[in-house]
Amino acid sequence: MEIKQSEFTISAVKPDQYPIDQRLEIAFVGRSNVGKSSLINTLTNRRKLVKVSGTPGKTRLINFFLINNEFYFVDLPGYGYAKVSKSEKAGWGKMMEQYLINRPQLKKVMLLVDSRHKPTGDDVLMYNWIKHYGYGVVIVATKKDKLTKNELQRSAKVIRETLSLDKSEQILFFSSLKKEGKEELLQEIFKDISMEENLEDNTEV
Ligand SMILES: Nc1nc2c(ncn2[C@@H]2O[C@H](COP(=O)(O)OP(=O)(O)OP(=O)(O)O)[C@@H](O)[C@H]2O)c(=O)[nH]1
Ligand SMILES: [Mg+2]
Repeated sequence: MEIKQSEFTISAVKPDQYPIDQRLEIAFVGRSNVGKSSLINTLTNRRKLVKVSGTPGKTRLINFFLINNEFYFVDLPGYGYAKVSKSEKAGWGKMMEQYLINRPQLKKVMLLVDSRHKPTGDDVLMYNWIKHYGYGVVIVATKKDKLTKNELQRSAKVIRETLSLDKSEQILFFSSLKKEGKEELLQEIFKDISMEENLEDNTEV
């Protein structure tokens, strides 16, 4: 799958703001600062499609990007950022829940974890949440450029153990900085997804 076209569609807080055209969706989720927005820019070969920042908590809304005019990448707001108020945390939870609970066009969730660190309690919760709602999940370990070969092996083991992955579940290491892991990730994203399912109702607007 080659990404030829990508454009920002909408930032949403609540369901009535989501796109209504029934195109399939692939969502990206993970801790704040893990590299979700950078990864979307890398996959789409765009430097500034999505805003990236060294300050955690950059993405606060659900952002939809139309890809090849065929499906959406959905950049979800990060969790685990210490400097947010209780009410913001509650708002985040509600926003995520509303999206994840009932989104039939959501086909896969990419769960990003930082390859340098053991997945956090929030990562484990998110992983279980995604599985609970019955979505396919792909584990992406980000910032691989920061690790040596040995450290990568160790990291894979720690991630596997912490999330209790079964043997069939892969971990894809990725670097936006070096643009590594891109082809493998695109392949994994589109494996078992048929775009034919798409566009059934999309004449109705
Ligand atoms: N070394 C390295 N740094 C990266 C990589 N990907 C992202 N970063 C850096 O990590 C920081 C956060 O990146 P973002 O892409 O904004 O992270 P995010 O997950 O979208 O963060 P929120 O929007 O806060 O949830 C930025 O300073 C990026 O430059 C990578 O592959 N390698
Ligand atoms: Mg972001």
